[in-house]
Amino acid sequence: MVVILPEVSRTLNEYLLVPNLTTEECTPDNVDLSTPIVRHPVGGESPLRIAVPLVSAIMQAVSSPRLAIALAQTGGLSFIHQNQRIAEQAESVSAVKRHKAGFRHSDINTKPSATLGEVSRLLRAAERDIAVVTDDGSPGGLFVGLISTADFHPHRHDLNDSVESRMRPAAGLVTAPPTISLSDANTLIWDHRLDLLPIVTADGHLASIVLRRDYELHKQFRTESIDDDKRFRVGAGINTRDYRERIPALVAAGADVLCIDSSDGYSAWQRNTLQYAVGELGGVVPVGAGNVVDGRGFRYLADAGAAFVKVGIGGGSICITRDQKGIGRGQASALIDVVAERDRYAQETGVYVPVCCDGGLLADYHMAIALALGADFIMLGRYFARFDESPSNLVNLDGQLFKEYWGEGSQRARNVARYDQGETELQFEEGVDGYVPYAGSLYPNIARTVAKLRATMVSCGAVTVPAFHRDAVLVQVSQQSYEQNGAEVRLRTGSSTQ
Ligand code: RVP
Repeated sequence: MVVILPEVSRTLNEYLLVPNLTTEECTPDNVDLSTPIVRHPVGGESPLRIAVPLVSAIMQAVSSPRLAIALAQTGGLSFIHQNQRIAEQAESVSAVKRHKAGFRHSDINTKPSATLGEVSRLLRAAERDIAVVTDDGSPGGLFVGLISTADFHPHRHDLNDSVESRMRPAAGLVTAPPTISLSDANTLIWDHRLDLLPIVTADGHLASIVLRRDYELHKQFRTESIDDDKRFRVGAGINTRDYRERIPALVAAGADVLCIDSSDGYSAWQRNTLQYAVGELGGVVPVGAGNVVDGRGFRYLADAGAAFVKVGIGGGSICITRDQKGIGRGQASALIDVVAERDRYAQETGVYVPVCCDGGLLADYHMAIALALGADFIMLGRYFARFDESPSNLVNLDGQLFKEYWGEGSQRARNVARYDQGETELQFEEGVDGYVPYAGSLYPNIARTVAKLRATMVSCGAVTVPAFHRDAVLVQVSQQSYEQNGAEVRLRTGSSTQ
């Protein structure tokens, strides 16, 4: 007989937090947002934790190496998308791992014969002030100099002149060998007032660079997601089709964690994939699974060895699965059900399997609601797609700036492995192709979001995520309250409603 669940399907938007007592110790500075990513014994340490409970969606328009580095620098984690050839995805993972915290793979390079016009365009597009000059313009070429926006001016210099004519040649520059420690490199940067310190091998090749800006970011965030070798942590998506080839390649590239990327994770295909990773490969890398929307799905994947379980079907901002297939569940209802099962599972087995809330978070405060409802960490697509660091194009539509953002179920993405419709082509779309308002760089946005999360937790009397899970008091919002909240106030320019 058909089962009709007794409760209505509710979204995160239908809840608000009721403040608890805020004690003297409960200050924004004391709030610890760190959270486990992978399964671990109850009461024990998770082998993988992040300081900021935000991860980027496994999507073409979101998780590129550039975004992964920026997010790891600020304490979160990215999952490089799997809708690309295995070698390409593995190369993206390697590109992130090459960025030893503080020591960057040089990504803005030019050669002496390039024109000032070319380097000017390069710097403008990358929003940087300085480029490294190597003999062949490659990141590992012979180091020949530096050129910055202070070295030439479009009104004073002919943009057809060569870089060589205006660059600062290597002979007069402070450089350091690859054996230098990060702290000594930073001392050189401050002693010599450098913006960029080139790290150069004994035979004169560029090895990496150290930026003053990264030092400042480190001081601001102090929470990079790094591994034991001080390389940035990065995750990657996999699918239930080519996992036997993809997983080993991603492991070899250095991926710290993987996640099966599917709109519907309650399937034997996911169990088989997990069995391969946990059984045949002996769990060399943790593999999360999903997405599910109820306790049954959670238990099935947890039993199969999932490192974490991702929750959410149909709630993504670009998702039309509910309209196309009639499948899904309000994100709050799904989370409440899954979190209850996670806690039962932990009690019964002594194993805590973290829960990730994925998709449909429209406002920053929805992140706090998701954490309060018991999510361990949160996956976001639209949020990250808006930033400079996401890989999609910036476009000007009628004078307003937008970034392109498209669903993995759209024809543009053609992610057949995620939306398995039994064919090699999508027969119908489950996602749309659109634009999201451009929001600038990730760094200040994350800082603001984290400040809001801390402030919310302070109001709720919680200084850790587990305490927030335990103590949060939520209330459902009536239609009447929405209407009252929506009273129209004309905003002064510069004000924000987010
Ligand atoms: P959002 O943050 O609301 O943009 O949602 C992102 C999530 O939406 C992804 O992590 C994924 O689970 C889901 N998604 C991605 N593509 C599509 C689609 O085309 N339907 N949905």
